[in-house]
Amino acid sequence: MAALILVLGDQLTETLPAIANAVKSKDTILMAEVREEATYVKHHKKKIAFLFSAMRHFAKALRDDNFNVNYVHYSDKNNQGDLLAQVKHELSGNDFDEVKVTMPGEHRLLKSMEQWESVLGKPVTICEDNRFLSTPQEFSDWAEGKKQLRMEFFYREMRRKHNVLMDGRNPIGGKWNYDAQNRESMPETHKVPKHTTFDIDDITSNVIELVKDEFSDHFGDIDNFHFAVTREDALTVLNTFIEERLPNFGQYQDAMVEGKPWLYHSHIAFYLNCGLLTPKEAIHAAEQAYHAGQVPLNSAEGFIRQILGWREYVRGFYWHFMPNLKTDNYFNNSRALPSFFWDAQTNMNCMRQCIKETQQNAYAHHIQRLMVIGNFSLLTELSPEEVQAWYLLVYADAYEWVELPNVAGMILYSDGGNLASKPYVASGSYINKMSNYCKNCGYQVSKKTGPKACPFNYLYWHFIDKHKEKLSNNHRMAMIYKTYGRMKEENIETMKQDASTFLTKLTKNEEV
Ligand code: FAD
Ligand code: DLZ
Ligand code: SF4
Repeated sequence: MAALILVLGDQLTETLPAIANAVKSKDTILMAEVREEATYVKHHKKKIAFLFSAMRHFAKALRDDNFNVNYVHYSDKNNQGDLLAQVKHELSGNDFDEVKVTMPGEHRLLKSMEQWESVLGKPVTICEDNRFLSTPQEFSDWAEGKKQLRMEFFYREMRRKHNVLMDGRNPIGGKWNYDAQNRESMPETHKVPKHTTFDIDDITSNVIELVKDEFSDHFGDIDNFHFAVTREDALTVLNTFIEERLPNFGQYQDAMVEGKPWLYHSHIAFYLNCGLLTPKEAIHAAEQAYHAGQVPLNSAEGFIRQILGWREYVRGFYWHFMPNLKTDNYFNNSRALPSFFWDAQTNMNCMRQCIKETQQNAYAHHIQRLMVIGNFSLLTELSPEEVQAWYLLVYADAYEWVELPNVAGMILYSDGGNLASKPYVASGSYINKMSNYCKNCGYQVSKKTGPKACPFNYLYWHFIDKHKEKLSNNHRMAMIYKTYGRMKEENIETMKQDASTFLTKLTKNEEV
């Protein structure tokens, strides 16, 4: 029995069962750069360059390890343009008895692969993706019968199951969560260690030329490409983070600083999500550093919670709630994305900086994605479908299984509260507290109404007012509705007027 084993661009892990169990003398691994995957949303140029280069390096590493690899380059004459057609093509001229794939990260591909057997006329096995610390089934079993799903409780189960930062049945240090220590803004003079960068080699240089030729109409800059594209270099990123930045990760996790996109974050989601790193090794490295006395508990726990908690949680959540998660629209929002989402041309400095950095780096850190761009998207009633597509294409770490729960569940509340216990909305004062953006802004964060007022201020109260029926019974919103209840009617009316003027400008795509 000879198998054709398809390995996708985000499955670059030698220990995946489909690869690890391959019979090197008989089986062939197929990898293909296909138009369909690169353009079903118009991914950021750096994302395509990153993934194609990582795929090419991975294929080389497999060949060096004596695997039989059939790698289809984007410009190859026999490139069929999509994954199914490519598999069909390879089967037609060769003597394969079966096809193997690994469970893909997107619902659309899984549904398609489930039909492949009948289309191809050969057995198709969908192998397990063993890179996660929980399975979709485990999440669904945990969710079964629960009125409310909360990441925090799922995370505690994961800590216990994998014995991470545990002292018997209890969390080390006596608390599960040290978030209260993790909300500091950064002093202007603070010097952040430089993030890890790599020079480009011939493979990456060829891919960059390809992206310039074939994807020139896609979002984002291709200059200054410095991502890791091999497992070895991705490990360097992880190890350097653990040594140089993890000690301060917790403290400055939520801080935003103009001109400093990378801060104390790990920048490993790119590598975790395409398989060059595994979540287990990242968690283990952080835990070891804590036990060695190199990092404080609030940082180690904060980092581990993101991976063992949030990352596992959103994946389980995605498979549990698909396909509805993609179409839910709790607030019935439908406004088109303003053009400044593509060119960063806006007078709101926070949005300008976050979108500009996204354009330059295919990266923005969590609070920029959540409390600036995400907050704005919900407050201005943008179409969930358009916001989802935007987040999926602009970030080099974005795949639907992780992007969609964060967008639909966390920022847009379009699932009506399955993921988040309340909408993540905030006025300008939150952004001012956590960043220095407001100092260079065309608007004034201290002003609540009028042409110079920070739009986040009146949009926030407009949102609270508009959705009082849906939200005022939520006990986590009680304080906000209490404040709202004490506000003067005329103040609310003025803010609603200003919000309406602003939203009309957005609809007309006028400068804001
Ligand atoms: P760090 O801040 O160093 O965090 C460490 C790791 O924790 C990350 O690498 C990531 O693997 C994990 N993590 C942290 N938060 C989350 C989360 N909410 N969900 C899942 N994993 C998390 N993350 C993606 O990997 N891909 C996405 O497409 C993506 N889209 C997002 C969209 C929105 C609207 C929001 C609010 C968050 C999104 N995130 C996404 C989560 C988070 O913002 C990124 O994982 C993080 O910014 C990546 O940078 P980092 O590796 O430096 O992370
Ligand atoms: C994101 C992406 C891109 C840009 N290109 C390819 C590709 O050419 N070939 C491939 O196998 N995978 C690619 N990917 C990753 C897939 O889109 C990803 O496997 C699915 O979205 C499932 O997560
Ligand atoms: Fe953003 Fe408002 Fe601050 Fe300007 S004043 S940077 S719009 S929060």
